[in-house]
Amino acid sequence: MNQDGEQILIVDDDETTLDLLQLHLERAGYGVLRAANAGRALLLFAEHCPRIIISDWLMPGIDGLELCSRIRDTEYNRLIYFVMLTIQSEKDRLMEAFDVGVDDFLSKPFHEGELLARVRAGCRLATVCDQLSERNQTLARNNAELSSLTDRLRKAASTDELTQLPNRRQAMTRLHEMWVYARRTETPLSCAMIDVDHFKNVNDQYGHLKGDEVLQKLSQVLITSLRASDTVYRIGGEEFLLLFPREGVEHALVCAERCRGAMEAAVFADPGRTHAVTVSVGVAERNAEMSTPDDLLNCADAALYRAKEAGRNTVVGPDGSPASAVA
Ligand code: GH3
Ligand code: MG
Ligand code: MG
Repeated sequence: MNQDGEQILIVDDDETTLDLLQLHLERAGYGVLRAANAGRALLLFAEHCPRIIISDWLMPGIDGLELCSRIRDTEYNRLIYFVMLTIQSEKDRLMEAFDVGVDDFLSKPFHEGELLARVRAGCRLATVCDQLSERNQTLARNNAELSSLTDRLRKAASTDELTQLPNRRQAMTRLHEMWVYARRTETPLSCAMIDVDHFKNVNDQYGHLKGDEVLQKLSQVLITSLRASDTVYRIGGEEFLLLFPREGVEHALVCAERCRGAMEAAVFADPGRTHAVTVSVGVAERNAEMSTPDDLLNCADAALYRAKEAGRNTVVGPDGSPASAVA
């Protein structure tokens, strides 16, 4: 075989032509797959996938043109260089042969030098095509990696690392979208601002790591206390925001109270003792006097402030009065 290990499929119903082709090709160092008809050639092609095929045109059964078109139907992502052996009378049908995918022609009787020159040209082209296809595959792989990295970065940019909840940036984006939707469709929009009570004490008493655990637990409690259409975000150290699209203050108050109660009931165990952590919640609903999403947040913030003033562990609505009893 030649230095590239190139195998050449030769197809002819004439034994003498096959012998001659084989002799010249093997002498030049190529490997030879030999077929006395197109059916056998298709089998050898499927088994060995040669890149160069030299075929007679006129053969009993499947002729060279049909063989070429069947091979063109099976090949994928790989160039096959198809050389057709022709006699003078076939010359005026060359266009037809090009149309089915023949790459080159060799007149019978052929000259050894011309045969090898055609084969070398085919090998060169096939090698360049293989390199291009390899490069394309590498590019496709790199693109896939890049897009998965972009996805991960995008997710990281909108996710809070400690709790895996969407972060403040995401909250503001979603709130803005919901605000625009509510204004356009004249549907309600409400929110709840949650702040952990005396969280500094939790850190001081139990350590920062325990404090982190409390924030993670609180996130889980909030997720399980909400409906699928309500969303929760960590917008600050121990501050969370709930958004209730298409819902008014009544729904928001019920949800906020459910979250507050669930948090109060959650028990945090330390060696030898247990402790509870509570939250205060301020609830607000979009109204005609508000002109931006910030107005809604400020209203919820003011209600939260009152909840703290009212003794904490409580929910306060936009009218400023506690909606749940102080523990
Ligand atoms: P209040 O009831 O008035 O809200 O009191 P507070 O102690 O919760 O409020 P303050 O704002 O004084 O303290 C908040 C604390 O939250 C201080 C800060 O160290 C802590 N904190 C903020 N982010 C994190 C965090 O990611 N992990 C932990 N463990 N603590 C945090
Ligand atoms: Mg706070
Ligand atoms: Mg706090």
